[in-house]
Amino acid sequence: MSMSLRTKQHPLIGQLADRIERTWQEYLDLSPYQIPHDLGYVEGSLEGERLVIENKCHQTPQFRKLHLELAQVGKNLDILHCVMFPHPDRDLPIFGADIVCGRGSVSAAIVDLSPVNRDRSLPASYQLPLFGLPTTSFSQVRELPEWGDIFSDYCLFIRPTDAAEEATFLDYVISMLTIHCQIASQTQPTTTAPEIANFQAGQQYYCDRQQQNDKTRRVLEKSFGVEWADRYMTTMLFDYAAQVASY
Ligand code: 18B
Repeated sequence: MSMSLRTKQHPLIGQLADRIERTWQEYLDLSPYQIPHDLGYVEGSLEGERLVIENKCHQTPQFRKLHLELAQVGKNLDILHCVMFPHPDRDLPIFGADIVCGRGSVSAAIVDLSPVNRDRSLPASYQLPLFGLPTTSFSQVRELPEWGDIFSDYCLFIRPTDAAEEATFLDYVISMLTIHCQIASQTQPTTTAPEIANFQAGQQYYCDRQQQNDKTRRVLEKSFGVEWADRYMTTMLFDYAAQVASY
């Protein structure tokens, strides 16, 4: 399960990618997910620097798509992106993480379990384990953007300032991911149509909001153009299941 970019990126990215994959393997029953044929490995350089993207996806009985993406822009910008989309017939939040490193230091590190049901609350089964997460303290906590109303109270959005803070962030991500995988693997599907529609609408809202992240969009546009960037954001990064009947 090795990806070639990760050895060339900021060490926090390689470490997190390895630990995410190990956690998935430990707790979930992974099977292959078909990535659109031209989007597994992508390289572009229109006007800006060369952008290289590596995607890896899986599916499981609980998750429509587990997506881990590594990207490198020129020599100076490294990105890790991870999203776990549940099947819309499960009452499960969306796990998402993003790390952006510029010129050797991490500028943004974010992780969350974002609720998708109508009242935007995490399922009861998550409350106690998440409440038990060790409290963290970071010297630079960043403010969420306007579109960030999708994130929960457990969202961490920071700029780590030293190796100790990077390690604390990494541990928090893996603790949150482990809780999620453990609960998800014990969750049964819902069969009532209104509930499925509710979860589906929540996932769609999440994707609509994430697609408003202009910082992501601009990086993609500079190397691949406006149309390609839009297609990539809506089909690879933040697509939602249009239909439930296909699995
Ligand atoms: N994202 N990020 O994934 N983004 O994908 N990301 C940035 O220091 C990319 C997610 C999130 O302050 C920045 O400001 C590219 C997920 C938030 O306005 C850059 C890809 C989450 C911000 C990129 C990618 C998420 C942010 C600016 C595809 C959360 C702050 C870095 C590989 C679960 C937005 C900086 C703001 C920032 C780029 C969050 C360059 C290209 C899953 C909240």
